Amino acid sequence: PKTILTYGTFDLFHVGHVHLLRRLAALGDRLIVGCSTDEFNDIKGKKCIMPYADREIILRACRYVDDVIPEHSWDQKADDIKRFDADIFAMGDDWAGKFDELSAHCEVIYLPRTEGVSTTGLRWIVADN
Ligand code: C2G
Repeated sequence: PKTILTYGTFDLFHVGHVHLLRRLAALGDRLIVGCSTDEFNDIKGKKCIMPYADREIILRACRYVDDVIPEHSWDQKADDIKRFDADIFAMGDDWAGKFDELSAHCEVIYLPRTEGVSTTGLRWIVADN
């Protein structure tokens, strides 16, 4: 099956995530999501509200997602592409250009982010109310 691979934290799952995953799923037959572990988020310097176990459950509940794997490090992508025989590696375009070296293994695509929504923005809104 034509396989798409993407990675992210997906904290406070929101419509920007859904819009990205929906577009990614439309590119092939199988969408696999690498979900950042809590430990990797520490390495990314990313504070997270929801623990990995919850973020994984929410991702698996998304109709566009076929499988979820843990993302432990920056360096597992090439191995994952081989492991799952991924045809496309894709991210939102805030990452544009950052993973171009993976084009040695598969097609690399960056899709436009959804404007007006972000986990950080949601955290500010919640904090104010
Ligand atoms: N995204 C989007 N639109 C938004 C917010 C996020 O399209 N309004 C996309 C991002 O571009 C990313 C994905 O949703 O492709 C997940 O976003 P994050 O959870 O913020 O992922 P990030 O922390 O950037 O982790 O190794 C890659 C990293 O794990 C990416």
